[in-house]
Amino acid sequence: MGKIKLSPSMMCADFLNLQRELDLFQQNEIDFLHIDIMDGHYVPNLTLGIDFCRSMKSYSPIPLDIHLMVENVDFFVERFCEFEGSWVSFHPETTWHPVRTIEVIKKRNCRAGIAIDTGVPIEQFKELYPLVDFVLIMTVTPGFAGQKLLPFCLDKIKQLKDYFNENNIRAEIEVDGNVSWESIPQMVENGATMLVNGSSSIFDKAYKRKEAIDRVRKMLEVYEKA
Ligand code: S6P
Ligand code: MG
Repeated sequence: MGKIKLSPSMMCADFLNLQRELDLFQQNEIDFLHIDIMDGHYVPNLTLGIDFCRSMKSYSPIPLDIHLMVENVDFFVERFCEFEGSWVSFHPETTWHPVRTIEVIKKRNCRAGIAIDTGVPIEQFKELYPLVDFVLIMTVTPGFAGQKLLPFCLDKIKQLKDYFNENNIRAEIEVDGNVSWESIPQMVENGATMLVNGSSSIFDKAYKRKEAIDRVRKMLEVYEKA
């Protein structure tokens, strides 16, 4: 197995010290910055927006991993493809024509992903898997950091991985929601290749940031060497 990619969830970052966070991430070869975009309709919360993305890009070379949790994705999607090389995911049930939305993202030289909500079976959007670069599996209900894992979602990671193997699909599997010290091993064993690290790991208040990053990396070594 190759290197597991880490994508710290920036809604959990210390907003009073963002430069410090970004410097540390760069020094520690963090792969992505996970940016949750919420509209207060698809999910009952508001978080980060386009200006936050611009600030990140103006300072850090780390690619953005933009997770759109918005009701009318086709209204928003192009403006979040402003930064070439970003990874942009959306929930396919938020558009009438998800294939077109995928094409829009790719045309703007970004990587396209679809996000599978907790209650959505992996079969529901299987026609889209060959078209995307990554599939994001939610393991908590979208909207908030710091929620409990929904254990049945661990099995969905495995189902997705098996489906990819059977159909020779090479998309990355990103897991988002309570990626914790307890759940990381199972998530990776089941097939996760990208992890969204929020308050349950890299931003766990029980650790200094660098210690938490090192702890995640150490946990992953055994799988990466296998
Ligand atoms: C949730 C959002 C996630 C959270 C992440 C936080 O709607 O999509 O990306 O930011 O789950 O991590 P944690 O460890 O607090 O669950
Ligand atoms: Mg997210």
